Amino acid sequence: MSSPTSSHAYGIGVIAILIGMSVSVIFYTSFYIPESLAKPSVSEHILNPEVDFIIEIVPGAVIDGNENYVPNQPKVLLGISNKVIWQNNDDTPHTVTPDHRASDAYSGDFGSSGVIKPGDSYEFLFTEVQEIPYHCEPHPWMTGTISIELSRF
Ligand SMILES: [Cu+2]
Repeated sequence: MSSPTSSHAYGIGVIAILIGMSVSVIFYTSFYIPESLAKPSVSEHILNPEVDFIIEIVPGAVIDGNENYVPNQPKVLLGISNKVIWQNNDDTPHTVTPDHRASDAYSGDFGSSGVIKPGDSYEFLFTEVQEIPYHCEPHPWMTGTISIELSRF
């Protein structure tokens, strides 16, 4: 027996289920998917590469025409040398600032926040293939490029 009241209740039940499903879909696409994309799973050997790759900011780097970031245009390999450390051995503070905004899906935005004081260093773990031209903010004639590449084995 179906009274008007029970079919009304049935209608509300169907609407509630539809709303529930829509909310689930919206939640999945708006929160769950971006969250899983935001935290890429990075293999263990990329998180713990074999060696630290050192780029020296050499003494006298501040002077235009001198060498500054050495090596200046290195290629580093994922899983081998993708952890890069800029070591400031000059007696002037410098920065490592990307020419254009650059970020790594795992490590976030690239670039020293503020200056690297003499004797200090800036390190960054790269987990993706990319090429980043960069410079020193106070001394824009100081430039370098870092390339991150796949290792061949
Ligand atoms: Cu500088």
